[in-house]
Amino acid sequence: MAETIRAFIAIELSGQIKETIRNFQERLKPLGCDVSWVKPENAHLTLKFLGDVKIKMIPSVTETLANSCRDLRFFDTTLTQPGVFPDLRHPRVVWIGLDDTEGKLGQLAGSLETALGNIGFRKEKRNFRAHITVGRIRALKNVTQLCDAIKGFTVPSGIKQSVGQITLFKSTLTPQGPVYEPLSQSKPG
Ligand code: 2AM
Repeated sequence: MAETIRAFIAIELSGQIKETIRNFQERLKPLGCDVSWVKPENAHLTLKFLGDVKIKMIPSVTETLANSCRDLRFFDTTLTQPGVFPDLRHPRVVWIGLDDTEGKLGQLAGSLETALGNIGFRKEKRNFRAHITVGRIRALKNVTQLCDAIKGFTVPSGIKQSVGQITLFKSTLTPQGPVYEPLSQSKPG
C-alpha cells in the first residue's frame, strides 16, 4: 500500500489572535461542556483539507501551491465574532470568524480548490466559510449555556491577521490530540 500522510493547507495565525482564542476558551471552559478544545498554538484558518495524500504527490502539491500564490497579493483581514456550526440549535463546532466581506479569502480558497482539483484532489462540497475552529462539541451537555456564552462574547475590534503566506501542514493524529508540522510555505510572487 502506498505511504500516505494526512495533510491540509492553512493560514497560520498571529500571536494576538491565538491569545484572543485562549481568552475565549477560558470563558467557555468553566461551563462544563463536553468539548474538545483546540490548543491555541495549533489554531489555524483551514483553506483546504487534503486528507490522506500519497507522499510522492507532495512535491506536486507544493508546486501547485507556489503557482496559486504567484498572483496573490498580501492583504489584511480582521477577527470577527464567534459562532457555531451548523447552527445554535445543533452546535457541533465552535469557531471565531475572520472578516471576508471583500471575498479575498474565499477567492484564495477557491483558487486552491481549482488548482488542486486539476491534480486530482476531490472538491469540497461545502461553501468556504472563513473561520478558525476553537472547539469541537463531543456531546450535547450544557450546550444552552455554551451557546449563550458564545453569543455574549465580544471579540475586541481591530485584531488584524495578515494573509501573505499559505502553509502545507502534515497532521498526525495522536491520543493527546493532533500534531501539526509545516511541510512547505508559499508566498506571493
Ligand atoms: P476546520 O478548521 O474547518 O475544523 C486540520 O485537521 C483541519 O482540517 C481542521 O482544522 C479542519 O478544519 C480540517 N478538517 C479535518 N478533517 C476534515 C474533513 N474530514 N473534511 C474537511 N475538513 C477537515
